[in-house]
Amino acid sequence: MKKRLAWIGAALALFAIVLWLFNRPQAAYGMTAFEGDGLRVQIADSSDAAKVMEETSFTVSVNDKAGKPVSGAKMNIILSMPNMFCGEYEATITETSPGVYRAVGVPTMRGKWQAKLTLSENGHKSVVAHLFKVV
Ligand SMILES: [Cu+2]
Repeated sequence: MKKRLAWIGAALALFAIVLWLFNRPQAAYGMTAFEGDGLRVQIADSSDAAKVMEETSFTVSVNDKAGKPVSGAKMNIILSMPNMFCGEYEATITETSPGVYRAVGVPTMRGKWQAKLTLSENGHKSVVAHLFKVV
């Protein structure tokens, strides 16, 4: 009897873990979050993997500490490969809705890349490096 209860307990625990795994909030693709300098910033991939020599895009959201969207944020995004010297490519950024920006760039090689976001808001510079994969 005791053994059976233990099995039921284990099954319930497993069930709870599976439920948690499927229901926890998660970004669809890679996402990097930053909080500091009075800002909350997120950079997320728009697809699961970028393709070499094709446009790839990222969604950047910028909010203040209170969660209010920061419109017209001064920023740039440079795409490059960490530890390589194969070039730096500036992404084109457009604000698609208040505080939400779309950045588009073209990675030139396969491998591990970073999108380095530099925000110039509130009189200081915040830098957020978001890693992504190019296939
Ligand atoms: Cu490279």
